[in-house]
Amino acid sequence: MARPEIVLYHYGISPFARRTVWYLALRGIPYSQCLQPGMLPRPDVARLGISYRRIPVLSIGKDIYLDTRLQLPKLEAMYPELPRLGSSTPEQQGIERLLSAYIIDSGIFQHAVKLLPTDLPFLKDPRYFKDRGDFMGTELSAEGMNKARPEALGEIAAAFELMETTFLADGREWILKTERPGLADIEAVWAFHWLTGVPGALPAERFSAEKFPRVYAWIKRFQEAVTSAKKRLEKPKTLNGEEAAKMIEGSSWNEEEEGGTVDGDDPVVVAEGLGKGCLVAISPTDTGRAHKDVGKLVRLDKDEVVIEVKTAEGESVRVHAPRHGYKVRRFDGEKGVAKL
Ligand SMILES: N[C@@H](CCC(=O)N[C@@H](CS)C(=O)NCC(=O)O)C(=O)O
Repeated sequence: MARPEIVLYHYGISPFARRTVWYLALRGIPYSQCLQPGMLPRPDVARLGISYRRIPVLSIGKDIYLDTRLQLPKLEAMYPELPRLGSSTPEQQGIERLLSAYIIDSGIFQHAVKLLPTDLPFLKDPRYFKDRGDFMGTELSAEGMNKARPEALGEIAAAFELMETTFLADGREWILKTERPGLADIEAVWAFHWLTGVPGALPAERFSAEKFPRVYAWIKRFQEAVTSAKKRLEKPKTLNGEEAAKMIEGSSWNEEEEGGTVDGDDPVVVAEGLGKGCLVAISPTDTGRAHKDVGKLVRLDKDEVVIEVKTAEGESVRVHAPRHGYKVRRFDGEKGVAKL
């Protein structure tokens, strides 16, 4: 049977989306893309019946994956004929997982956001601060960003220092001494790649190829590897929202037809009294918390929660989220949450 098509909903300057774009390129996996605006509203995502506000969103057939922390392992488990990017030893897998947590969960991303120069054109748009205030769950302003800059610079300098003096200290090309960039490199490089690519984000007197030669050379090597991988891969076809939605609605499931089971011993399942078919709301616990997706619970295990939702055309699709960083609650008709 033909493999279901992949569609990536993203926008070009999204550093999180690049994690998935790079993964697809380095692995040589063909996909289509549905390009999104840099802020809400995103009717193309809403068209799929999804309230989640973050980017990227990845569909594989009628299964739709939120969060790069779920998208990368899902892709890693697919396409057995293409060499995987992740390592196969438990120790190295531990390093990959810790790098993901370090960059995403320890606040590096939040500090990096505060370093964006406030004279960037999109930061001059007052709608940006309102939109990103909703994303962060707090009020944002250019003044607040400028105030937070000194601490953020210290935190980011510490992250550069860590990479320079530990993982890359012995002059290796890739974090796990692989021949090509691997998952560990993607997990770590994206925040450094992003910040060094935004003019004015990092002061040249503290951040340069002279101060952090190994980190800067690693970012450059990584970009070159991605550029040549992209040349080998067919350019992704760009679909508009309706084309993408129609393609998804007409696809087969990527995962098993019955969708899986709900772990009756899971503490959230016990506390909320959940079972297969219950209506639940899922939402992130860090950013974009106000955007809850409501659907019928299809599967829940230690790694993943899956719900079934209806697209605007009434077709069933399944939305998958990782358990880490997501809340699952019984849906009791709370006001303001998507109706089913
Ligand atoms: N943990 C999520 C975070 C995604 C995220 O924060 N994405 C940013 C873009 S880089 C975002 O959605 N920003 C707000 C927006 O674009 O609406 C993931 O790994 O996918």
